[in-house]
Amino acid sequence: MIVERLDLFHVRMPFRRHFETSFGRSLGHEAVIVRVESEGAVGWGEAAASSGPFYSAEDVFTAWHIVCEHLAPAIRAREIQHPSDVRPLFAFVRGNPMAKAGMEMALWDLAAKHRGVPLALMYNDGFPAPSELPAGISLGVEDTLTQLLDRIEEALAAKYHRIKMKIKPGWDVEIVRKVRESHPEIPLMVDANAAYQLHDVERLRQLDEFRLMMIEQPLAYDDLVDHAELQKELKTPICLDESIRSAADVRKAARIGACRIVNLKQARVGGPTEAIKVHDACRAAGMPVWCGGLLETGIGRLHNIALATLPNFTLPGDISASSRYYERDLIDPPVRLTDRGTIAVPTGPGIGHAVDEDALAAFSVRQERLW
Ligand code: OSB
Ligand code: MG
Repeated sequence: MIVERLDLFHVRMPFRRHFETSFGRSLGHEAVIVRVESEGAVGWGEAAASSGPFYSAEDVFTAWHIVCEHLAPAIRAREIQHPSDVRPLFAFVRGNPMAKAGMEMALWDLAAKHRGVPLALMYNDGFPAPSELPAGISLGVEDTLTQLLDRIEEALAAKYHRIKMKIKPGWDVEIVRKVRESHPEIPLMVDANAAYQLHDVERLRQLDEFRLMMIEQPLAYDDLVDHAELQKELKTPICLDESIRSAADVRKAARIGACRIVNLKQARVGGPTEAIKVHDACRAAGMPVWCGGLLETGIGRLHNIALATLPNFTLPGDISASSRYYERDLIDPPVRLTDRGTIAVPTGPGIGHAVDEDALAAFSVRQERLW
């Protein structure tokens, strides 16, 4: 296929309710939506960068720039046999995984639509994918314990399979203790988004008594060595998010024991091709993975759902319903939670849901046709 037309949309999507992590409170999500067209089919991708470089060094403006100036020209007028072929074409650009992921996702969607198959089938190389996935929910830091307990009640009523709560210094051991007292048996984990340092080991060790499934990314975003030191001191498994940017990172993390579990986000590792490699590297290292999220619109969300059908995704992911964050999503129908707390894997071609182009226009603050 040759991409005959390429459009970008900078979307600004308001949340139903604020979402707070150790790096701050956000009121909405910003992303670059990529639309590619070829031979009568349209593919969609999402560069899930946010308004600023908080979770990673990219933001929605750098992603826009990198796509326009570097990635799009690298595929213009080029025959692409398989979407994974573009990963090497993008290799001359260092870093910038979210920009790369947005482009690559759109091409995977397009290729799946050309073949008339769901994305999940392409990711699984033709092997049957599960028909539904257990959903987990990520709950932000709140102003009060009562608010967090209310959010947990809502999530449990909706049948989410596990609760992840954000922690940071000042919102950690005491809060987790109270949550555990209220809910002794729920599958529970915490995510620190790199808010601690190795010298906080005593505090982090106190979390061991709460039977957490894991502690996600306690230490610096660019560190593996201190995580390995910390893991030796903790009973609770460490799960890495920010620190795992590639399959090579998985190999290094496994070698030194920096984590026992990996949160896999295709946006963070540069798109589906590298994500599949990360998945395979984790399996080879005996580490389970689960599908993380970056507050994606329905477009990125559907890509994540398709990826999460791979066999080493053995733990519930942050693959919540559209309504977890959005009143109105960019896809029609939205992603819904079943009454079993699962999410159905789409069976239609590509991402499997239509993009609501009225909603896309309504949430776009900038739009450009590159060719
Ligand atoms: O660390 O997993 C994270 C959201 C934004 C940035 C980083 C993270 C998160 C989440 C929510 O935890 C994931 C989601 O529900 O999409
Ligand atoms: Mg995380």
